[in-house]
Amino acid sequence: MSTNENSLELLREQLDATNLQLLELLSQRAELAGQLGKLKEAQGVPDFDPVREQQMLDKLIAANRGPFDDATIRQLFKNIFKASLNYQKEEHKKHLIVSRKNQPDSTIIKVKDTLVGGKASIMVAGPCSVESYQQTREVGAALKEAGVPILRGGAFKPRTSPYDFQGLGVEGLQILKRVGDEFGLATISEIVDPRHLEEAIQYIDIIQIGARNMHNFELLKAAGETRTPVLLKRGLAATMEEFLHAAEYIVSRGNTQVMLIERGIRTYEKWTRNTLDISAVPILKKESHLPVLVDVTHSTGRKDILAPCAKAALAAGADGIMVEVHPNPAVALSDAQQQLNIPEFHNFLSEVKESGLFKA
Ligand SMILES: [Mn+2]
Repeated sequence: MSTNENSLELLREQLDATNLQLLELLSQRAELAGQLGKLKEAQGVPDFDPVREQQMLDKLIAANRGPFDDATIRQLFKNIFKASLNYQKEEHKKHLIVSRKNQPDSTIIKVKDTLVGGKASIMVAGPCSVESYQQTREVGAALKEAGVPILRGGAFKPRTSPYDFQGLGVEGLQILKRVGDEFGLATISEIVDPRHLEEAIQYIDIIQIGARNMHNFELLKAAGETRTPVLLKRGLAATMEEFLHAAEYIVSRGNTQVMLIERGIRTYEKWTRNTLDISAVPILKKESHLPVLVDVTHSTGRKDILAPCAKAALAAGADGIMVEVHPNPAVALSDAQQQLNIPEFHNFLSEVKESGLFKA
């Protein structure tokens, strides 16, 4: 071997050793940043502190003796800071109770005799609003006949306009209970005010928190204090991270029985009422152990595409589907355009079931 080759080999070995030293130092740095992140989390201080980052960079530039120029050193260390920050964020995610990193096994919620989030797919159906006992009973009978175990119906309606029908309130919940008891169905209804929760859970089996209230933190906390299962709708402009944090508000108060439901997000598209974010389904299933449902009615707002969207949701891994059904949609007091009538509901259900995607 020539002298040249010998020195080349030696320098390579030194570089390898230096790489390992750098790696060791980077790992040490990440661990320190992780400890710092935990302290900051406990104090409720954000991870990223631009002033502190600037101070660290200034010190490094002042100490830079070359051969790298200041701009290169700045860029290299900015990348190191960013990697540490990402590591801190990952650690935070691990800490969320709703995170699958925290609980690898899927949460299964038992409502009456029905399991949500288990092996079988679940269907939730019912009118947009509870309008009368007769109307709700007709839907309840249809669900019973179709073997659909959960009846939904709005009693407190958060409507876009204050002049639209606002719902029957507690009377609507009582009607749901009566029909639920009559047909052995579990019931679900939206609650909009923390003051109504205590009374509401005497009548309903699942508390729904609607899209417009996903960021109503006092309501989330109050629902977290109950031990009644909660169906949490994704806000119409909520990121998945915000959605999971909203769920965390509930479970962190001790109520671990939370189901997530994608109901469409607001985009520029006008041919659907909202845009069904199908990618939310596998992502939420991956990030969280909570059951994930898809509301095909409010996400699309049109009856002609409910079945394909339900099939897409199930194919993407959804644990269940929610759909609105009304005995006479034309005269419905809310969402008249998009509710299925009872024969249409039976057709919808058979089409979904025939696809083989709805697991029995
Ligand atoms: Mn509706």
